[in-house]
Amino acid sequence: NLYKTSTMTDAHERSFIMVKPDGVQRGIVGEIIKRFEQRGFKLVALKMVTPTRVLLEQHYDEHQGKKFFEPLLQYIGSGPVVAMVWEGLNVVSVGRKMLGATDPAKSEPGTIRGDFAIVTGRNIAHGSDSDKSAKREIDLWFRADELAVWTNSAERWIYE
Ligand code: IDP
Repeated sequence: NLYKTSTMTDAHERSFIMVKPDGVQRGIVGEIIKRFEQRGFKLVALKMVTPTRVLLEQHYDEHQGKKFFEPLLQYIGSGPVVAMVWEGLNVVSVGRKMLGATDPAKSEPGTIRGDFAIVTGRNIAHGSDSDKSAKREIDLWFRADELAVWTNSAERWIYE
């Protein structure tokens, strides 16, 4: 296939992106989806769920024992979140850039947190921080049959 050259081969990286309850309450779900779509990433899975404590303990396992762990679980478990899987070249690192710094005060304007949030404890959205976390988080939040198999017809205009 003429179009599936250089960059296409790496274009199947995936990241777990989640709109947190504050993003849902503040009506920023569409805005966040829009930014990932506009960038050229491919939506592979999406669902609205109120996460259980057990799920969140696993998701935030690395933070167990920290001062903000309980408040964090209360916050993320307080209402529905929108859990998503996005696919594309470097989607993990580019997704983190699009989100901005963990502390919105340090996020550049133009990033999701830099445009819509003020404090770390209400920072709107989550994105996997490495390929390894992405795999772990996608496995945690989704069953295999919840991941859509489809070809984006625009991909030959997104990749060279
Ligand atoms: P990340 O979400 O940017 O990867 P992490 O350090 O993994 O950042 O922290 C996970 C989440 O925990 C943050 O997004 C934020 O919601 C929350 N969090 C982290 N540090 C603090 C804190 O000092 N106070 C309140 N919440 C925090």
